[in-house]
Amino acid sequence: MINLHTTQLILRYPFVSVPKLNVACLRDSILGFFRLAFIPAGLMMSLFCGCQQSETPATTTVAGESSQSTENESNGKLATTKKPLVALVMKSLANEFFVTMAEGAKAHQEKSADKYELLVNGIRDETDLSGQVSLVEQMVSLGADAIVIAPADSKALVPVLKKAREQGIIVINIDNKLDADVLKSENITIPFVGPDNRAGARAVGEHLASQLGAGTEVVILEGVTTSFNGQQRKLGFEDAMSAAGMKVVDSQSAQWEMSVADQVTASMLTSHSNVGAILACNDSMALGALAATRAAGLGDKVRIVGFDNIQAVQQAIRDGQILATADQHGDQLAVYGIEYALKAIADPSTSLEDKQTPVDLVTAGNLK
Ligand code: ALL
Repeated sequence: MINLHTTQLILRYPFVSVPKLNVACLRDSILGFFRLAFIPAGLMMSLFCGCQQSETPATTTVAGESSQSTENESNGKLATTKKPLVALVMKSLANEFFVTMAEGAKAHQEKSADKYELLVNGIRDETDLSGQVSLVEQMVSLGADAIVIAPADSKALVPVLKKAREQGIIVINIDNKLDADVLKSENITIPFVGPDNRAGARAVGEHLASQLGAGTEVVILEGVTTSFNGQQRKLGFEDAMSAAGMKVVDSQSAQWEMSVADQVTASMLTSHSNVGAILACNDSMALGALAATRAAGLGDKVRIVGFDNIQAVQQAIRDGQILATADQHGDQLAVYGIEYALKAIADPSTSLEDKQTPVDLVTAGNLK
């Protein structure tokens, strides 16, 4: 498990500004720069996952980038073939969901170390949009062959991704779908790999409703409101609540963040004294809601559900403090995107359809 300290290092180094060089040279320089100047061996693995020493003779490895030098028979010169570089650009690495995603991606790369290099990036917090835009720009400058991205905002990332595409870089959208209208107006298509968030949230909401009396007052904690997956989860919760005859008395954004959810929940509980349940669009916010209900002495009275299946919530479900969550298999989400990217690198004429990934209800009854 990557601890928070390591996560911050992952965050910090990609922001180092680098001198302008030609792309191939830039990529070599930056990889060497990270290795030589800053990254202790153990941490380098967090940044560059392709840095195992290859068994192949005449293979040089430079901080996650290995190039195979082969004798060119016709002129005796050395020719270099490089493995494709895939950049995974995620959201907040302070969120366990993305740490799990990074670990799944790293494990995949380690098994396919002869096929590609992986660079793992994330942003400071859930709302650091400009940080994510500049990460994409840096991945382009580094000469990434493909960018696999979980966008922090469904609209704001489209222009920079379009620029990446114009440079011939393959872009795969995972987790949070880019806005279809903005893509259309920019005249690009980007394949999406991720779950049906509305269906996942509906399943969680239905399980919650089965434990509540008819007409119970409930509130929703929304994610960043410009995120398509957050919007879909809200709709899924509303579907389940209205079908079961519950009353949604409030719905506010807590920006995907635990501490914000704590504050927002505290204020909602003050305004709505009869709230019987809180539906949080992710697990970080479910934990914030749990802190607030406990602080208000309502720990036993208010039911809470979330979305993500992070470890802290699994424990809270076992302990009976949180009722349910949805597992969207974060460890595999980036892997699906990377596999799509490798397919497109191997054959750029491949047309990639959107791919729906699994999402499952998690309760005390089925928690392993
Ligand atoms: C979404 C993910 C997770 C996560 C959230 C916070 O895109 O699907 O639910 O908790 O981002 O960034």
